[in-house]
Amino acid sequence: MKMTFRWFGEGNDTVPLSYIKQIPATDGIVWSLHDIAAGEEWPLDRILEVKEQAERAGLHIDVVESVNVHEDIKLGLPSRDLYIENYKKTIEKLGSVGVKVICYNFMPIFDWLRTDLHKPMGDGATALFYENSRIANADPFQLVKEINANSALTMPGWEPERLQHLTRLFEAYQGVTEEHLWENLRYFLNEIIPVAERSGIRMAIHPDDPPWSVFGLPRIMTCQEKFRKFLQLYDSPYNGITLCSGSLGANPDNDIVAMIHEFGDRIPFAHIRNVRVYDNGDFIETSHRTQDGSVDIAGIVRAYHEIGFTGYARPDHGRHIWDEKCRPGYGLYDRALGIMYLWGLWDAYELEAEKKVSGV
Ligand code: DNO
Repeated sequence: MKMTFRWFGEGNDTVPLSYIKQIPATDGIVWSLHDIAAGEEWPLDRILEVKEQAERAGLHIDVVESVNVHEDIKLGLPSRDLYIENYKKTIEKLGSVGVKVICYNFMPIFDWLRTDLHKPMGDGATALFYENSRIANADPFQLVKEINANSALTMPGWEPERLQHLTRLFEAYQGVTEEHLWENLRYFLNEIIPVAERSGIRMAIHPDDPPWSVFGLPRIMTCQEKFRKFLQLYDSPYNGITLCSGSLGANPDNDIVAMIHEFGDRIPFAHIRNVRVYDNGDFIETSHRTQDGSVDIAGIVRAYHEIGFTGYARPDHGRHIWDEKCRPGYGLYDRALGIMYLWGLWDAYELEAEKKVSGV
């Protein structure tokens, strides 16, 4: 397991690279060019700039999260070919500087969704929270405005520029079904995976978060069966999954340990975090510790250890603790604690396995 830490870029993140370097056994950043709109080709000089900053701090840039997919690709419009060409050129450039994994998603319009970015947890900490009834009755435009208004830093994927065409996008998705989305995803994969193969980059689709339809929009990356179908769409080690335990874990029916065992070598990138799911389906993001939430983090790390996971991992969202001012979910403290919990589990399984081998 190769541990990484998400970083939003110079001037765009509250955590300096030098602090990331001080987290034990954490060697790389997970990064993106967040100001480049979906569909545009990434400029090489901007890519090299991040590489230089990271390497100066002693960190690698092997994992990019995300190169966002233009809505016209998800919608299957004729204009998609231009955006796919740009996507391919970006893959090639990232390959040329040594990037190994690109995480992306195929969620219509929205990326991840929460209804409260600072839900008090009762002990002074706050965390990201999702309330079903608020989504069920909400006007999406109003909701996004309200949520962003309470935070100086928006959630990734919720940038105001990206959302200004919300009404037009909702109209465009009228009549688009899950089947259409699968077809458009297949078309996209057929185009980009050969380029990824040549560039030495493993593409890793992220689950839909939450893993169900929101605002009546179709969502397809939601459960084990759908991921199986996804991997069959294009059978190549370069067509893989970002297995996000927190996204999938919001639906208690998802057995993440079983997914790790089934999809093993098609998981180049793991997001590991916990959520507590309430009886009414609402959920809150807790510390990474198994006992604090509903997701079996210890079992998940054990499963990665059992399959001899050599891919990249990162802690995912953390709570906001010790009065830290940070991007929602992306502070230093709780994610660093998360890393130490994940390494604690991993090292314990490692010792256990060594003892078995030596018969002690
Ligand atoms: C949220 C993230 C997502 C993820 C994208 C991948 O914190 O996990 O925004 O980066 O869905 O494309």
